[in-house]
Amino acid sequence: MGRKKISIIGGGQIGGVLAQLIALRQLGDVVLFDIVEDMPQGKTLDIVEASRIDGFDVSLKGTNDYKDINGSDIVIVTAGLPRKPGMSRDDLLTTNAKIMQTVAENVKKHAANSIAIIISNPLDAMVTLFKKITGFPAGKVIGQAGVLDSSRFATFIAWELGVSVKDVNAMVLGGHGDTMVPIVRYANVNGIPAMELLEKKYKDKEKASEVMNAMVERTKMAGGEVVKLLKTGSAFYSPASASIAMVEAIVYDEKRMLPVCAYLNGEFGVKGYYVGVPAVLGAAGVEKIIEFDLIAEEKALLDNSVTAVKGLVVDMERLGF
Ligand code: TXD
Repeated sequence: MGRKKISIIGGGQIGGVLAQLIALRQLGDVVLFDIVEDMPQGKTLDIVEASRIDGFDVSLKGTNDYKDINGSDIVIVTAGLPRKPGMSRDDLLTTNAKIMQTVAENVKKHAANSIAIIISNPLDAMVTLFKKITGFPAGKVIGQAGVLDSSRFATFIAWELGVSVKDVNAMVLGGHGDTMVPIVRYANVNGIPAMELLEKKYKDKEKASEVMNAMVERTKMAGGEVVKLLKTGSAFYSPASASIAMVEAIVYDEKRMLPVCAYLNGEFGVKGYYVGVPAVLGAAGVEKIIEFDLIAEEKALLDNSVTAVKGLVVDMERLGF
């Protein structure tokens, strides 16, 4: 068995970091595709010239030719415009759907047996479109949102409680938009509920809820917070890292339970839509959706998020995609 072939479509900010992370972790050989001439070639050359220093030995190829993704095991799609300050992810719909259409057609043609991880925004719509055009099995088209949103939530909890982020578990479900649903009830530090620790810290239940709500709100707006600071684009280090966790789970058949944007067939009361839920990720892609009981409040929030995702998909279909 040779090394995995991992192709990245879109060699911009996220694509570049992804290529470097795959190389550093030796997850496979990398093909970095972009429509901008010479840029992906320049980035891969730059990355590979650090291989002696970083001690990795995989092949990295930059290209403007889809033929180079032939036979990929994994394809990661980052192609599409990022947000500018003041824009919502949904404002990117028309432009990025056009791009996704071409990308999906070419992945279908050149890498028909790959597992695809979609990163481009608006995420839930782009995953749906990619699945529709390629006709790939549902478990082999996965969107990245939850791993990043959950990591953001965990970061804020760690800061607030003064503990290492390594010991914080937190999960965000639903769509990758302002309606995403951080699951407060199960946020914990090594198993101890974060809410309990907050109540101990503030000795006041109301204050503890206020602080938690602020972290939930910050999580939902975390992408926008970075966009506002960067001014010229959106987050790229953390989205790349989040996708790497998914790639690793697939390459090493880890069966990790990660919150990912997965196709639902009745789970959580949703049928025929891509929504962020916990799923087991292994060599076959999404191998299982993990259902658990939501309390009424969480169910209402998830339903609200699903409604937003459906709205986005309907808008996309109205635009002719
Ligand atoms: O967690 C998440 N899912 C995300 C998603 C978190 C942050 C940002 N996320 C979205 O990823 C963002 O809103 C964008 O839609 C994508 C890519 O973000 P990035 O920051 O990498 O954008 P860049 O730097 O503009 O890179 C996009 C590249 C750029 O090099 C273009 O030339 C290329 O996409 N591009 C194309 N590649 C291939 N094919 C076509 N048609 C094409 N059009 C543009």
